[in-house]
Amino acid sequence: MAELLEGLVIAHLGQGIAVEHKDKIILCQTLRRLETVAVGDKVLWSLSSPDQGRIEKILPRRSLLTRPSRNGKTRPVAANIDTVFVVFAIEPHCDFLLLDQYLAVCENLTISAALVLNKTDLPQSDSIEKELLDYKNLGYPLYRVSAKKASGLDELKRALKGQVSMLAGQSGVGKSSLTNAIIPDKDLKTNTISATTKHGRHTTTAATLYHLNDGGDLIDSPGLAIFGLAGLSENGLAYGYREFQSLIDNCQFNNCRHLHDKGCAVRVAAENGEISMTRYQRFLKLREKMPAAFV
Ligand SMILES: Nc1nc2c(ncn2[C@@H]2O[C@H](COP(=O)(O)OP(=O)(O)OP(=O)(O)O)[C@@H](O)[C@H]2O)c(=O)[nH]1
Ligand SMILES: [Mg+2]
Ligand SMILES: [Zn+2]
Repeated sequence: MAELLEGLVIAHLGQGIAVEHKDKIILCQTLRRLETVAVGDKVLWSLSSPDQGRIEKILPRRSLLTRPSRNGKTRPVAANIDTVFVVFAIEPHCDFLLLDQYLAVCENLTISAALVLNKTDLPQSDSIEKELLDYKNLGYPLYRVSAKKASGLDELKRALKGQVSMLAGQSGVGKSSLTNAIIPDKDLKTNTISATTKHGRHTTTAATLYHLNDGGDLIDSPGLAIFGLAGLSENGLAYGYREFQSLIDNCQFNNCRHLHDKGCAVRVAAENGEISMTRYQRFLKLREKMPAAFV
């Protein structure tokens, strides 16, 4: 059997998987489990031809983000992530429902989460500031940046240092622009992936992992890879609202849905202003949107 080598999955391409091994990038195939390999995975692979490899084994993961796919199943988005940086911006618009969704998923997977408000060079809005106060009170770090003006980037870079991070967020908020601003030789690497795999274009539809100059990795993900509520149960969603956690045990019934249920401590706390009413209302909205299979 061919020698097994360790590698890091840096991109999922249509034709295979780009695996980095000692500064080289090899296009790899997998026999059966192509769709289960994720960016950020550490793998064992072997050479199957002079310039191509085959992934033999996925090494144990410390975390795995998934998104919904067909038939109520899930597909991996990225593996071994320490922190998700949820990027949002006044343009196209601030989608706090989506933001809560990302935060709830991270909370359940014990992946850290932070917020990145991009496009601060554009005129900002007071109503957004009001919402942001809620997240600050919950302990979520907030970075205010502009990829365009390269402002706030030093603080963000310090936060990214020494860990594996992913930029998530809806299409058009500036994840790739931020990645470009943070990683000066990003295009070089993208071109290397394309050259190595001989397939011309490296599409922006795939999540890609980049090494940071100061140590640590950054994954730029496409807005399309919204991981939804994949795999979250109704209880998981409630737990994902971290301000609910200490209240849930005080609900009168242990199967409380935190809706109109009698003696619901979460609803009472929202009504009394002890927790944010807008976050509570978004929880109700997400709960409604939940696929029946997960309820
Ligand atoms: N004014 C302003 N525009 C920005 C800033 N950052 C990015 N943009 C613009 O926003 C648009 C989208 O930027 P992208 O970096 O492609 O957004 P993305 O989040 O990677 O989008 P997807 O890859 O589709 O998920 C582009 O036209 C950028 O020029 C910023 O800080 N300020
Ligand atoms: Mg992008
Ligand atoms: Zn309740």
